[in-house]
Amino acid sequence: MLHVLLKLHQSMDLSSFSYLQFVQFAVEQAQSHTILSPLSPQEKFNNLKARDGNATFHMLSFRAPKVRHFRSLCIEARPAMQVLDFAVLPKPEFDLPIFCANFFSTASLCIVVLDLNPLYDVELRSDYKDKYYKNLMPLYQKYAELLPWGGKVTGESLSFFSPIVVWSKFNSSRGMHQILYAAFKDYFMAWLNLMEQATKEADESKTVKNCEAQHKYLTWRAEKDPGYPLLKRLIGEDLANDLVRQFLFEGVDSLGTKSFLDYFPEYSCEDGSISQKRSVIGKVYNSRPWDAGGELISGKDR
Ligand code: BLA
Repeated sequence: MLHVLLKLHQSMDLSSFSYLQFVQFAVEQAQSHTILSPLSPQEKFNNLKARDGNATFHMLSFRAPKVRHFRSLCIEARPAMQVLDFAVLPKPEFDLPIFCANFFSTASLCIVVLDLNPLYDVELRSDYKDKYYKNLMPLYQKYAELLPWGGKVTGESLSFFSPIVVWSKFNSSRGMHQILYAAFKDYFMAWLNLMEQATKEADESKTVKNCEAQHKYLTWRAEKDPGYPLLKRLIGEDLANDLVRQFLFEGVDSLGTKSFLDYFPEYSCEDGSISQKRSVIGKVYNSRPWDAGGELISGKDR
């Protein structure tokens, strides 16, 4: 009985919790490790408001000596809904992973992706996997039970995830949000540490490859991000499209010239358009496909 009451109390007391606190932590830590220079978002994004007047948008955008775009979007309609889309995209001279925190929460449910997204497919590039993730596996183990695998995820999404990814779905509660905050802090500090150690590619051809890999990532997310339908509902199709291409995944129209179908021809429809399906491979992963050492357990589709 006490357990049930406690749970009830916890699930109701979320009003004081905000993802803005997460972003504040990341900005403060980044400022003490590097120099963040503010970038001003385009005017059309100033004072973005949801059509229904209920949700407020908070955007932040910086660059740093090793970072092309450090940006965050927080959407708050407390206590009904809170969203965080926070990413740090390195400059192409570095092959650093992309910091990715995507949290969607309502009063009852929370959907979480927290990762250091690899720039290169970790199964095709074991050198890249060893370079960045081998030493970080204890981090995933620390949260594996607290933030368990969130169930079905598509093969396509999985190819952008690393062996330390936190992919989780849970009932919103104060306790779970505290765990998520702890994980966010640990993952961000781990990323900052990698950033501090990163050295510029000596070979120009590697910079070109890093740039293409980041462009492919941005192209994927700008087209297939699961948050897009909700953004459209909140601010309308045109503004949502601009927000995605000119802010969240800025670089998609400038870092490379390849199109979505050049990178992902399997999404091509007979009339030449892009299939609206989220997945065409068809394979889903019901459980974590990597073991505690980061080795692949079940075959991953490309
Ligand atoms: C659901 N968000 C999801 C899912 C994933 C992600 C894997 C489960 C559904 C699926 O497999 O497609 C997140 N997917 C990612 C990320 C990558 C990826 C980060 O491939 C990176 C490569 N989520 C947001 C934002 C909103 C949001 C900004 O990040 C809203 C504005 C909402 N995500 C959202 C919602 C769902 C979701 C509503 C559940 C509904 C659905 O699955 O369509």
